Amino acid sequence: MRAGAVGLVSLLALGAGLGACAASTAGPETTTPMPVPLSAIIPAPVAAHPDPAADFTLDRSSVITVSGGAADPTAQWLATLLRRGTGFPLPIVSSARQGERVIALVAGPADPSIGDEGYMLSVTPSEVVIRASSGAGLFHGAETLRQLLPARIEDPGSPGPWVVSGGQILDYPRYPWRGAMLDVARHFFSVADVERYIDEIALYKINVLHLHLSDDQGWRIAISAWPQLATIGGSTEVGGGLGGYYTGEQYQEIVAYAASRYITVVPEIDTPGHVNAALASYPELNCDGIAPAPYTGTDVGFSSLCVGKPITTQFLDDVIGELAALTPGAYIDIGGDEATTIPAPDYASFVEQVTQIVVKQGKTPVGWAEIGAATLPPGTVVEGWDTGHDASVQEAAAQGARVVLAPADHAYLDQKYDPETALGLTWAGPVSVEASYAWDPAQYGVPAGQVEGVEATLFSETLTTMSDLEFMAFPRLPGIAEIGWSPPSSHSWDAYRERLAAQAPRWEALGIGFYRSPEIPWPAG
Ligand code: NGO
Repeated sequence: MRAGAVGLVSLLALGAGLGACAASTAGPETTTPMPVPLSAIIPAPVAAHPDPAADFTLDRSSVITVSGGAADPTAQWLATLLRRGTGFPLPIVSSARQGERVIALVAGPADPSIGDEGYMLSVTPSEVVIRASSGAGLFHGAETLRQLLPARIEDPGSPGPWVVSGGQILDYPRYPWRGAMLDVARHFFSVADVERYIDEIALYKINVLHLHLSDDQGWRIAISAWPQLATIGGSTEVGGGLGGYYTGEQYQEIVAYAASRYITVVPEIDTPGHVNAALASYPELNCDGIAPAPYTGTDVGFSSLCVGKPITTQFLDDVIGELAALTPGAYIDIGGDEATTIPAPDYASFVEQVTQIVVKQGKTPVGWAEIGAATLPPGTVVEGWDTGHDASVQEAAAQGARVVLAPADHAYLDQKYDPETALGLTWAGPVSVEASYAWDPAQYGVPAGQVEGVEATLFSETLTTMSDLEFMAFPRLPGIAEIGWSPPSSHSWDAYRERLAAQAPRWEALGIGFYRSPEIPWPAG
């Protein structure tokens, strides 16, 4: 789906009056907080038409109605969230009784401009209606409703009132791929951590979780035909910690959890470089038949599979075959970055071989920009990560590849915010909050029809805990999500930083330890 302009764009009032979210409306003694303006959400909606006379108040007798089977999962998810926050029963019913205030989730025909991920939200005193043609659209609409409710909705049993601003939103994404990449190889993160991250990225309508499952320092997914990949390759991590790996069942649990938030998992097995953990697990994968020691440092670009050795093909067939069988999503990522130890012709023939294995398994290949040097199967998705106009991206685009942009000087969340940041790398940074927001995927020399989307990339050389991940992702990730979703016409740093500041109470309620960057006018708290 490609976003087209709609007349409602002119109704946007982005950023208006956000600083005055709490105002006295009921005389000198009592202060009633004003509801969150429709245009205050992140990502900015395509069009918001406020109607101050039409605010809705959720109360103890409110109900949630569903219409169309695709609405059920989101109704369950929303009911759980709202019941926890309000303490109200909020039953899910097929129709409301006279006088009941309603949140209605309607799956069915909607304005064609919203495509398969968009939604329409209408707020009147008697009902909030979220309408979409798909489950994904309804879920995004429900995440919007969540942001329109006070942040204390995230705290169990909070006091009301629960007022939602009146009016209409019509909303759909600019790009179909709005990704977050998580490196579980340099440091291992538990299933619970990954699921928490899934919930955090879903808040901002991210729809792809790219899991970097293998690297020099760790192999993180059990493969039945090659068990030592997990037991040896997964046994350590950067700094020499214990590492870890996901069983097939655990990986499937992550995939299912992501799917329940309409997020597709794209698993990456990095090849032909970044493979020391695999080489350490099986001597026969090495050209000289000798396994190297496990690696716990942070250098890149020193390892390679033995291109052309028959067992390398067997290995790729088995690993990609099993991963494809465990993965319902359309994509398998074969990495392809920084393979600096093998000659260019070997690299190209390897990429051609491994992408064909992916195709044979019925999946679409994904890889880092460097794979543009090889002949790629139709439909391949290439991820640009260099800081400027990357020749490999241009080569890939010239072949017709679809391109996801993650320019490291903007979209690499593993870079320090500023030279003083305790965590993070420096090679492409620092990446300030403003830098993470100050870019446009249309400006990277890729034909407009081939830009598939954006990705916020979180490599974990310096990140060992969930708090570390959150500190680096927040507040930068929402900006990249907005670049992937919102129309370029809504792009404004001055308005965005106000909207971003207004997210802080929600992160606090959710226990997200974000970086209080001095660039953002955070509310006093
Ligand atoms: C590069 C490199 C990774 C590093 C990362 C650190 C890509 C695609 N390959 O990005 O191995 O972890 O930088 O920022």
